[in-house]
Amino acid sequence: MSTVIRGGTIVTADQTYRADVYCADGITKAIGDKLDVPAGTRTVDARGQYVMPGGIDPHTHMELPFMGTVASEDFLSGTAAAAAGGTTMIIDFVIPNPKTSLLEAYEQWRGWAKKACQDYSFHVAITWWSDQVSEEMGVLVRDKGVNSFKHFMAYKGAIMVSDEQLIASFSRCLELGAIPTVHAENGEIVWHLQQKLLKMGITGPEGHPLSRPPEVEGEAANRAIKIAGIVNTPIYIVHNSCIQSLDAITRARLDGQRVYGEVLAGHLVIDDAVYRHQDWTFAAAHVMSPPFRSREHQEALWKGLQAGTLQTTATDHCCFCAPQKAMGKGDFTRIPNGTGGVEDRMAILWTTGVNTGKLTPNEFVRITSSNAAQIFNVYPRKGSISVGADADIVVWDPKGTRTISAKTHHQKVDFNIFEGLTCTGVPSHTLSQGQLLWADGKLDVKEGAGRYINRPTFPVVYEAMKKQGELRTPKPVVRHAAE
Ligand code: URQ
Ligand code: ZN
Ligand code: ZN
Repeated sequence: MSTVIRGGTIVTADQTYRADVYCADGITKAIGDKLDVPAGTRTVDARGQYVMPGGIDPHTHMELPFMGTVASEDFLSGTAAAAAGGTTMIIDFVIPNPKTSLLEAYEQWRGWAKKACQDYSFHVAITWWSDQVSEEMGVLVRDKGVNSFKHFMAYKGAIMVSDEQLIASFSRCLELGAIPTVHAENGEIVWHLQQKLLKMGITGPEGHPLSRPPEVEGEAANRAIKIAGIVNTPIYIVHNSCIQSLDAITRARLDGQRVYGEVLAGHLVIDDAVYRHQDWTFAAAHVMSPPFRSREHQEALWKGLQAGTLQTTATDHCCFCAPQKAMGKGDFTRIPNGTGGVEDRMAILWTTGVNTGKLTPNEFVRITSSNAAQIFNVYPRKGSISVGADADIVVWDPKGTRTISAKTHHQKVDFNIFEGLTCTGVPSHTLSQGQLLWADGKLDVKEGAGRYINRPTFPVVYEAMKKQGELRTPKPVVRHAAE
């Protein structure tokens, strides 16, 4: 079935212009004024609306086994909810248990993701180190389309890696031309504070943010950035939540280092008062890491987005229902960490970013789609409206409204961190591979229609960095006679 989107204003990362878009065979075939299209082509009326690249969420965890349970959102329901919110691609995570094969874990996640209704890709986490891990990273890059490897500096005793392992893995990333990404929190300090708080009798969700203050995140972000600088590889810091990690990125970027920063929609609009709510379930529903912070951090994160210090937005969509969160009753360190948002990110950012004048529509496209596509090397196939690109398109109604609620959202979770927020600016139509998945307030998805998207490595960037690395490599010391 071919589709023509008529009467809209195309908004890309760098252009805004009036034109129709014709899609067929899963790709954008033509862009122009009053396009002639074959008989039988479906028409989407986009008058008064924007036609933008579908959102890319570079950070989700569908059906993640974590902290003794499994995230409630699966790859079909999660990608359907994403489409309802205007997102047309997710990058999820393969997270092998330590001492297990990365390749086996990769195949396991590929199996789970087969049910997805829109395109997806995977970062692969390095949760231990050995020659086998190094070897398997090579296979993942060469044969499986992986160009990014995740490192958790938190979650001691589970998936946390040491500095030694960071250095080994970052060095391997440089060899392979893959980008390392990090969850930056100092897991040793978190552990120390968790034990201290429990001993003080602080066992409720209010203990969670107290055990991971912003300094803990800033220290780890700075450490990861310094290691990447010495190894001379780019680095991508996920879910920056605070001034301290933002400062670390700002300093490094001003120093010419290739550092990318991500921020979650939740961290931009929700503050730490949620943990002091009298209702245990409400507070526990917000337990995620890094935690929601006090107000001054949100303001700083917005400035980071506006300044270009932070390039992407995501959701870290990792959902646990109330009975799962209740596993941490009496001990907040056992509350499964994670919150949702894959359906809400785009409308939240339009409402709080574009409608307030913080972001232009073009900047909105950059931070919700094009930058992630470029950083993870799938641009312009993804993240653009261009002939030959995948027809992943959202028709955006800037006047449409939606009040977010767990009662009406399409996410498979019984809580919504944005509950009650009314957004102005919503997707009226979402197309994935040219198929309408969302139209007139209804989903029409096909299980298994989603494809795994290969992401090639970054030869150009790495050639330049290797040269820079050679320049930085310490030269042999020439000894001289005493003066
Ligand atoms: O740390 C992550 O990104 C995963 C385990 C989701 N949970 C979370 O609290 N952010
Ligand atoms: Zn994380
Ligand atoms: Zn995550």
